[in-house]
Amino acid sequence: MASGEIDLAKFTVVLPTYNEVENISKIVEELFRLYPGISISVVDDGSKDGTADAVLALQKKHDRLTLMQRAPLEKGLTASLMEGISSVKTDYYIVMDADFQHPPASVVDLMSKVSEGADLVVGVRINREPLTISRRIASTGAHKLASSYLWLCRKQRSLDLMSGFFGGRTNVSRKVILEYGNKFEKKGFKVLFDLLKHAPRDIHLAEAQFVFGVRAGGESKLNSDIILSVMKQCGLAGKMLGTSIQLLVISKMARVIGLLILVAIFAIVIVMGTLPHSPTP
Ligand SMILES: Nc1nc2c(ncn2[C@@H]2O[C@H](COP(=O)(O)OP(=O)(O)OP(=O)(O)O)[C@@H](O)[C@H]2O)c(=O)[nH]1
Ligand SMILES: [Mg+2]
Repeated sequence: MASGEIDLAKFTVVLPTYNEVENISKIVEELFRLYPGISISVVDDGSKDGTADAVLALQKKHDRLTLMQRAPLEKGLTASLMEGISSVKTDYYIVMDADFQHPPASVVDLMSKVSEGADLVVGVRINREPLTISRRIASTGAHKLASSYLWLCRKQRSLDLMSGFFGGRTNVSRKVILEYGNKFEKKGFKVLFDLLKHAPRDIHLAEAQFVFGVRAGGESKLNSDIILSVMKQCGLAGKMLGTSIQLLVISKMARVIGLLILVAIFAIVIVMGTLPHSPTP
């Protein structure tokens, strides 16, 4: 389906942002140029680099551009997208990163699937080169974990459960968020996994392949905690395991405590080593 056959006015592109001043104006202009008639909703999490100001300036030119400025204490990608998708006013929505890793020219492929009747469409990456080796391994591991969990729950799966490029019928996703939003991992990065976990089994799921790009400007906000974050999304057992591992391995506090214990053991060993030996009888 070409973009000319799609009712663009029925779509809102949701762009989550945190410190994306280098990219936001370019991506907004590019999306409006490629898809005249769409709406764009930027969900900003208190960026400190002037992202929100850039959007406010763009609003003077584009009346279909909205900005949601979130409370700093509720920062989180999943929380932002839950809020962003829930407040979409059009029939359909597309979520994509603001850093050009999801090519604006590929948005039409997702729009086509939704226009053809899909409830949810996932953009599937056909290449992984832009990711570092460690991110690639973490992403594959997290995908396999999420896929196994969905299989156990007998829910529908996609080939790229870690994708941040997806879309669908607004009322279908909104209903899932309203009913099950309290169970979402709000500080997590993978809202698509949460949506699939709680969506009805018979949801019409579609996929569209795309070429994953390199970040155009600015810095990545994500880290390699992704597997632990996804683990915490896998039911109560996964949450407990993920949180325990995070406390033990990742938490700065646990590392500091671990280091102090090591220093104490080392000091005891040294002190014992310098103690005078009792004379042998
Ligand atoms: N609202 C909001 N947006 C966020 C948050 N963290 C990241 N983002 C945005 O979400 C999108 C994806 O984040 P990235 O940092 O690009 O994550 P990534 O694509 O996995 O990492 P890279 O491959 O290194 O770019 C970008 O548009 C970010 O600006 C957040 O906490 N809140
Ligand atoms: Mg990115």
